[in-house]
Amino acid sequence: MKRIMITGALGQIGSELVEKLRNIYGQDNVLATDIRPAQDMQGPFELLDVTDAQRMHDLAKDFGADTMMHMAALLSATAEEKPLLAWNLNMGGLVNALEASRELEMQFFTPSSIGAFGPSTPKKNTPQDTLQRPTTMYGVNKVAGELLCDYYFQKFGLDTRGVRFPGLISYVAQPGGGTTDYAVDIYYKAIEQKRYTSYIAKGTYMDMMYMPDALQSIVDLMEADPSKLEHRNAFNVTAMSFEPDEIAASIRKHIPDFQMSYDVDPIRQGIADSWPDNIDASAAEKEWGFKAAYDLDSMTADMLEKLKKKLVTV
Ligand code: AKB
Repeated sequence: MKRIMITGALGQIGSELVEKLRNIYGQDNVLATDIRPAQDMQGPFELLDVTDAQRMHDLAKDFGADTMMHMAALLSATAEEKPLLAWNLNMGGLVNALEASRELEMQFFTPSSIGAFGPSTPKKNTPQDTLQRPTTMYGVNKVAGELLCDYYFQKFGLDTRGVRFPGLISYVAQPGGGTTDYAVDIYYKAIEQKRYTSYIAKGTYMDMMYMPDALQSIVDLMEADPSKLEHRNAFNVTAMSFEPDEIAASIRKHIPDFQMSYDVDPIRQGIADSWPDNIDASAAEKEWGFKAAYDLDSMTADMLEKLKKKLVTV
């Protein structure tokens, strides 16, 4: 049975990943850690600032972890506002997590992102192996992170694995400080106000994925036969690509009078414009059987149903 330590456990991915892994591997085999205190978490939880290398090592050692899932990071828009903080947190946290994993011989996962691509990357059907010259601090962190994880595998034989996530959409925890967050906010506003003002311009395509598919992809990649993995640390994964008018049209199938308007934020639009329209996930499909279950319409139906229940009960 795995013994897993997760950083950033109260974040958008972490909060659902903890629950999923506890369902699979047992509540007491998953140690959740975060810089913020947990309000009502069942199961092991510890406070951790990921820039504190010694505490990260000690927590993993005391827990007897054999797997590290390093999720703590600033997202793209916040990283653009606070580039030095992003460098220190995203790169400092990653190297601490890799070092703890090397010293304690843990299997290792961390997510990269479509943010690892830049304006000179082919925009359509973006290949697995291609030009990566991002123009954002977040992108610089993600490319450096992918390379660092490759380095730890090649140099130390550490079992590092990772995916390039697109925008992730979920009704559980809201993201914060991302460029793709509009595709989560829009569902909340559709239910609460039947209208949404998008900070991303009409016609801007970005890859997206529903959270259940993202969580399953992490589990599948970590369970995959290592001899089949050629691209360990940065598999392109995606479920759909859409632009704001298309998600609005999908919502209108359930809320016919939903209205969409635009007030474009130049910072987040600039980031979105530097990212691919849609990426090619065929390496992940071939090497470890990646497959997403949800498309835009099935995700919209599920999001609206679950969010309506959630918003009534809060
Ligand atoms: C962001 O928008 O920053 C993230 C991402 C695509 O990595 N959701």
